[in-house]
Amino acid sequence: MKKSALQKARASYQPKLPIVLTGPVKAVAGKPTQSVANQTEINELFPCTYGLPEIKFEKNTAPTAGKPVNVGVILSGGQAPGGHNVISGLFDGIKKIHRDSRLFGFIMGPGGLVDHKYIELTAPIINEYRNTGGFDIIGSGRTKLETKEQFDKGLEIIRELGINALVIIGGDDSNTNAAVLAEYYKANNTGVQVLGCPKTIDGDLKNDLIETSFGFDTATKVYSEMIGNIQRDCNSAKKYWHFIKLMGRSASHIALECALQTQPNICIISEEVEAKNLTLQQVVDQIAEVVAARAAEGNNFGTVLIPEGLIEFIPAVKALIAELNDLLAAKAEEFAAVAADKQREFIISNLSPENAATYESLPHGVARQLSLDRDPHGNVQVSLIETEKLLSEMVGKRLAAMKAEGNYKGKFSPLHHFFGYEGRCADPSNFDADYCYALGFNAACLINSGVTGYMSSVRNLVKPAVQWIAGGIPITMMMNMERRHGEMKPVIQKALVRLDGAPFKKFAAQRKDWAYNTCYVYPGPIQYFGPAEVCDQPSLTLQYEHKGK
Ligand code: FBP
Repeated sequence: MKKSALQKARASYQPKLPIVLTGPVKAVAGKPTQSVANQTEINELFPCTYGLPEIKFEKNTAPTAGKPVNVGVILSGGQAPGGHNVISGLFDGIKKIHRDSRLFGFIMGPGGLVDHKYIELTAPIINEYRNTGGFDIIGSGRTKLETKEQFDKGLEIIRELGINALVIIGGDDSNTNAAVLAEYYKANNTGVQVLGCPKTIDGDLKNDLIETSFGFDTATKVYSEMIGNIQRDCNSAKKYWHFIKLMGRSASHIALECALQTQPNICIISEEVEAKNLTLQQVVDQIAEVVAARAAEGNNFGTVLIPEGLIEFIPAVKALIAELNDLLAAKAEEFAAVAADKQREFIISNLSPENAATYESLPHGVARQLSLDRDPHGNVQVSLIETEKLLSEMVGKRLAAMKAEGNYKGKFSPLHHFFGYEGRCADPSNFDADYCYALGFNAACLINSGVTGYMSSVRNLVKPAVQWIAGGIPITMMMNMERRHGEMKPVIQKALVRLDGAPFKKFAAQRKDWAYNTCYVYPGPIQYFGPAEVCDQPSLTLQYEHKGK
């Protein structure tokens, strides 16, 4: 495989490990835990893995002789920078337990376990992928593991390969899978451990003990570089309004982090839109007001950041989606049999009058997207909805009305962007390279300590890597009950942007200035070599969250 000069130089980067993981460790158990909500239901559903204690690794003075372990690893869901380093950390960790340990990678996500598709990950393979972006070492997929048949099929290959532990690297839905699988294998006394690692660029898998999911840092740095470049361009030509949609599913963490890094004129935060019970038109009016005020100063240019999940947070649309989810689950067969040109009518006639009215008020393309297939976990595929175009079109109409009333004099030329896939496979920043390697290495320590149903946890992340704290948290601790495909299911609770959190407050305190004045910041590209203040800084979200504690 031909390599770029940067790839060659980056291959020799040695990720930093928390000091505690550099020698023998002992697992110190804390207090028993409970789920974030619905304790009774979650306890009943996870009788073998509920209430386990949090674990912290401490230095062990007496080195223990380890036995070889065979481990299976799965990359699950959307790509996130650093996945290859989780795998290399895991590889090095199990080799440290015993040099005869073996690592098997299941191909193309959880489906590889069920279909028995795997490769053995040997040192030469691992070495090719150290510090690189992407999930291409084994591929990823979104198959949901939920049936007994899938678990049993998985167990067949686990037995055949003599696998002791499975590590699932994924987001909230994939780690929910990991918890369900851990429970099943424990309840059936299989002796197979199942562990999770917190992955997702969306940044919505976090709590006090999982401070951030990996990939968020790199992806937001890539998007911020591009936003900065756009801002410099628009400040040079002064003739375009850029509507930039950012990936991140429901949560607005990515948009917020990029706003903190680049200081755009406008950044919409979905969680605030919901809290203030805003309609789409009110959001549009607010943007139009800023466009008009800037135009009055002769500034017919600007940037608007839009989280991709915005539409789901408009309260009326949220109610519509909830009813659509139930309707499409209950009448799946009937709906599938309806001809494409009659589906709109079918939906409208089956919805409550209020939701039918919301459905009809949306542009046809957006309404159609809301009624299309959910992903395997029941999520609306928000990345496919062109919210940036919808908003700029509505802002254009509003400005035309304001012009007619004599309240706007200016020129409005919008351009559209969607940043998502551009950042998911970037070479991990130093932060993600170190964090991921530590997460993988730490997962090996969890395997060695015999636990199951845990997520690898590395924290104290604003401090230098040597001071990071390593351990594990029971996945059931992060769960609550939510409605999916029309049924109540145990799932990991999504961490949305907190309006009382330090990152949002920091943004809210400055956004007026950013709107009317031009305060752009140009972060530039990720740097892998150079001074620590340029290369090793964690995300501003993480930094402000820590300061806010
Ligand atoms: P995960 O939750 O699996 O980490 O996915 C992240 C994400 O990039 C979302 O931001 C986005 O909405 C979605 O994946 C896109 O899905 P796909 O990769 O299937 O197009």
